[in-house]
Amino acid sequence: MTTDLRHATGALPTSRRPVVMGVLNVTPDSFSDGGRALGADGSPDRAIALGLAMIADGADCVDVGGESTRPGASPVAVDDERARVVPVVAGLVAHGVVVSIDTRRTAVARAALDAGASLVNDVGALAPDDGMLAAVAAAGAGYVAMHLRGEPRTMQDDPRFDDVVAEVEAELRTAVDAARAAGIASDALAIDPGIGFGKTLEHNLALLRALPRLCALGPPVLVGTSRKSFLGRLTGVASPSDRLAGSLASAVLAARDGARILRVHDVAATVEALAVQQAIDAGQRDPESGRR
Ligand code: PMM
Repeated sequence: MTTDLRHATGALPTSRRPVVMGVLNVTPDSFSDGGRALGADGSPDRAIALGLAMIADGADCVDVGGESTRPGASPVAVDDERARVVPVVAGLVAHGVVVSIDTRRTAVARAALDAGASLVNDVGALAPDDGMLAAVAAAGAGYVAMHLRGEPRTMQDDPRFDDVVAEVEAELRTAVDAARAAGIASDALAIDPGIGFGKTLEHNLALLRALPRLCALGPPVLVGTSRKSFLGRLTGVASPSDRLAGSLASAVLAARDGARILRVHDVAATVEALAVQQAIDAGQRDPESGRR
């Protein structure tokens, strides 16, 4: 599956836009879309249909998650998380979709990789679960190392950094070194500053401003700003699903600053916004009119 990961994490022709990763939370309680994908009878059909719709809208891959990582969320039992995600992963893979599994648990990652997932998106990469890196390496899968100190339940209690950019950069470098040492190929790795994960508004803004520096670390950078509460703080929009304008603004700026993967809920709108950004940045002419 390494080939798929290369496609998904940035060994793309440089003219192409960043990879768009659609968010598919199979959870009752995610902050941004909780409950939307859960079938009433536990059936995966609804989630699979939503994932396929994201691909039809232009997503390059779908990130399936079975545990809410919103601040204050209680951990879900491993068996429940696995039962939520595996049928969805298998169903999407059967349709040829490149699937990422968003989990901190080795058992869940392993089951999803067995079901055909191509990469593991680990929000716990600073302190990976036992056996996680070895499982990813053994599967020849990709690995997204996201920055999060501590755990989701308590991460927003009192986040402190002396120099958030330098500290996140150093901690991501350590996570990447550990992943490589465990046998994960360099071109199968991506990094993510973890916007909204144990960070204040100012921390998030500083990290977004520092994307070019984080990109200089080497691995492709994934950015997930979609619908997050810092956008609500900046715009006054309370409901996550109404934060499209802020989500698009931050996605476009992240793309311009070098992000190679964007994790988003609103795939069609993001793809449209990126088409405009890409055309402007490439200095392309409109194919119809020939005008800039
Ligand atoms: N954000 C969420 C969940 N998983 N994974 C990565 N790599 N980066 C993120 O920013 C990220 C993530 C939380 O958002 P959601 O509840 O809408 O999925």
